[in-house]
Amino acid sequence: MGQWRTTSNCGVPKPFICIIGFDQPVQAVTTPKPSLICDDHWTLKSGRCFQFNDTKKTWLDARESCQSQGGDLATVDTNTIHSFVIGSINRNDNEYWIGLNDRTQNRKYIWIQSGSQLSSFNKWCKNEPNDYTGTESCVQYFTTNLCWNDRSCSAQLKYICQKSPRNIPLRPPVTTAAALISAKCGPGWQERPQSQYCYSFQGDLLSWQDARQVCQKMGGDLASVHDRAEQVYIQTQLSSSFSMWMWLGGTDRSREGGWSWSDGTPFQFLNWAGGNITIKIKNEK
Ligand SMILES: [Ca+2]
Ligand SMILES: [Ca+2]
Repeated sequence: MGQWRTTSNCGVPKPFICIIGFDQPVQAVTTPKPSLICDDHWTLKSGRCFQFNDTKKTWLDARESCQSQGGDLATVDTNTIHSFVIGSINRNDNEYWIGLNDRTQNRKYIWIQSGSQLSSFNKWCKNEPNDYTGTESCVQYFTTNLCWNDRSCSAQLKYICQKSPRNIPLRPPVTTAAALISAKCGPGWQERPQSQYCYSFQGDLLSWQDARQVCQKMGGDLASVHDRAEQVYIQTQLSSSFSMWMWLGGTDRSREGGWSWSDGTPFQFLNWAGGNITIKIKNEK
């Protein structure tokens, strides 16, 4: 947070800084929900992490591979997840194992991760499952139709793993202990008389839009920075755990390259990384 940087991707979750002016109506500090996060090479969807594996394996070996990473073969039990799957797999070579099978009892299909029986939601291909030659007990996404087919479990296919996301625990506001309660702005805010503002440092990772909403719910807005002293003040409040990029209220959403602060204060002090104030930057919706 030494300098500012622009980004075209306002959806990337980052910690953020809220401010509120002195003597404004203050509402209780609301704590945002903990963020869900997936490990590298896993994708978050519907509160689950998915991984598409292109190494072909038998259903059991595929399952073992998922399990060795703390997951299991994927459960596809909603249209949202089905759409996500077919949007994620390669249409030219899209035979992927999922966690559905009738290995225990023929025609009784079970999702392996939960052990629950297949509900009325299904994506069977036409005339499937057909238990061809009486040896098909595992289920795959099938060729061009992107629907389900029962298949011999010993076939070697790509596979989709699933596991639970991690919760990023809420970090306490990073503040000096003495400043935790501000008489001017209430608990959770640090007051800075020089600028007549209070500041709140939020460790939760949110998109710019969501971060701004949290600040607004608290009665303020995303932080604006108006002079070198304020910039230095903010930097000194951030412990080393906030070494990553944080959201400020700067935006050029209303006019490309026309930077403004979301709280409406003048955009006068500049602190761009590289010191170049004429950088052409895209900051899209
Ligand atoms: Ca069968
Ligand atoms: Ca079949």
